[in-house]
Amino acid sequence: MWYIIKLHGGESHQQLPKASTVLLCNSQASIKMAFSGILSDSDIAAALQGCQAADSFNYKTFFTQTGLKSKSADQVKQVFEIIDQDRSGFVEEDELKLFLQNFSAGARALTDAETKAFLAAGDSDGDGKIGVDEFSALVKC
Ligand SMILES: [Ca+2]
Ligand SMILES: [Ca+2]
Repeated sequence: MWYIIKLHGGESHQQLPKASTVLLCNSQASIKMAFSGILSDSDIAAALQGCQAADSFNYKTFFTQTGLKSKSADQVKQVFEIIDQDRSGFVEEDELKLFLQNFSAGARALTDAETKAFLAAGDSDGDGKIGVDEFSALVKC
């Protein structure tokens, strides 16, 4: 595909190749593969299936079913960085509420009760947010 560009009042013409579509395809692939190489798609699907109903989310079950519990410290840290969407270094309550949507865009938000229970379980220093060390400890517990 070629674009024809008119220069200086249309007196001369120049043709340029359209290369930008290649870059767009690459960025979409990297979003979709956020957990690739860490967690398996079928484990994620099974874990999400198990907590579809409101107030049925259990972080211990979820971390076990996704396989996250048995991952290395570095891999758990990589997952934390994905969940910390604004890269503040902490998972705040609003990010925690949308926790499941990191695993599948169509997943539900956690209920207020689930979010508060999840936060209370992880937030051992009581600052109202979950740091990477708190997250790692929660995953392994
Ligand atoms: Ca954050
Ligand atoms: Ca904390």
